[in-house]
Amino acid sequence: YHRVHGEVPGFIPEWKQVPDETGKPYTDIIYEKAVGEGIAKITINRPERRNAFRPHTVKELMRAFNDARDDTTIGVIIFTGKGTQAFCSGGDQSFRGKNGYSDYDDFGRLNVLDLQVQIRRLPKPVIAMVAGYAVGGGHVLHMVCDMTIAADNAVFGQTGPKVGSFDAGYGASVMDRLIGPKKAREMWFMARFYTAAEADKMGLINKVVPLEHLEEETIKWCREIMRNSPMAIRVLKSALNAVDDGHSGLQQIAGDGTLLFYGTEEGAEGKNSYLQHRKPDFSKFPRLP
Ligand code: S0N
Repeated sequence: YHRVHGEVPGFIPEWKQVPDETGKPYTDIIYEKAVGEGIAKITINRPERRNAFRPHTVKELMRAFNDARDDTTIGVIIFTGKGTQAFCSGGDQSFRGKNGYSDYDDFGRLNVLDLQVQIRRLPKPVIAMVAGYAVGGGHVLHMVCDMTIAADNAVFGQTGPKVGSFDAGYGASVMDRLIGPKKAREMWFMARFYTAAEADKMGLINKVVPLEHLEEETIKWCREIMRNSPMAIRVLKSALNAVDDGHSGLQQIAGDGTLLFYGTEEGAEGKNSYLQHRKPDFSKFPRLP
């Protein structure tokens, strides 16, 4: 009973590390799945840089998120940083060139923007588990997650105006939605840092817990989500993002509608009639009010 309902205080699942699709270990991240729980955990593993990301880190993150999306046993994804000092300190400034960030390529890119879109569109909840700093592009990453559980040592803030950068995409618009236009301007224009308690009060995060209970609390939230209908959660995530994401938000929720329709007798009649070289008979299906 307790295993299923997750009500044993302090119970942390058994994590199994997942290699990349070629069977090799990831270098910049750790990707794990909780055995028998439907929970995946993706960890930025560059603690010596306060988990700053370089283009390669982002590429690995995208591959892991993609795997978690495709794995039908996974229902919720935890996104975190290695250690207790940082969730993520944003783009690794030592890889920043004239036209973006570059590591193995000799041209710059801002591929973290693609990762942000991927998290928004992923039809499963993504929970940011934040200990320490979530700043710069790392702050935007927690904001695009569906929920954020923070340790009491967490620090939130944007640094762009101090280091000569800005995120004028989701970094601005999602923040405006979360904390309102006045606070969003304060956060961006002043580039101040905020404690977990302040962030909680601002509506930037969902819950603050003592550092030593961070994973336990996050797992509790994951288990609570796992008890609920995956389709209901899928459609709700699309719906909650739809207005802000414009046409792509509409496309996501419309895709959910099509997905559900394919499972109906009415949808199947269209396909079957085509394959059976006959006219479809939709007469038996009600014209619902
Ligand atoms: C996080 C901070 C506050 C932690 O301070 P603390 O605990 O005192 O540690 P430090 O001694 O400062 O750091 C430990 C080591 O880690 C290195 N390091 C930390 N952060 C970074 C980083 N972001 N890049 C590279 N190195 C980092 C330190 O250098 C130190 O190493 P050693 O010991 O070798 O000196 C503090 O570290 C801090 O303020 N960090 C910088 C935060 C920051 O400004 N981040 C970048 C902000 N910008 C973005 O994230 C842009 C993101 C992006 O990709 C983007 C997206 C959309 C549109 C535009 C952009 C864009 O690029 O502009």
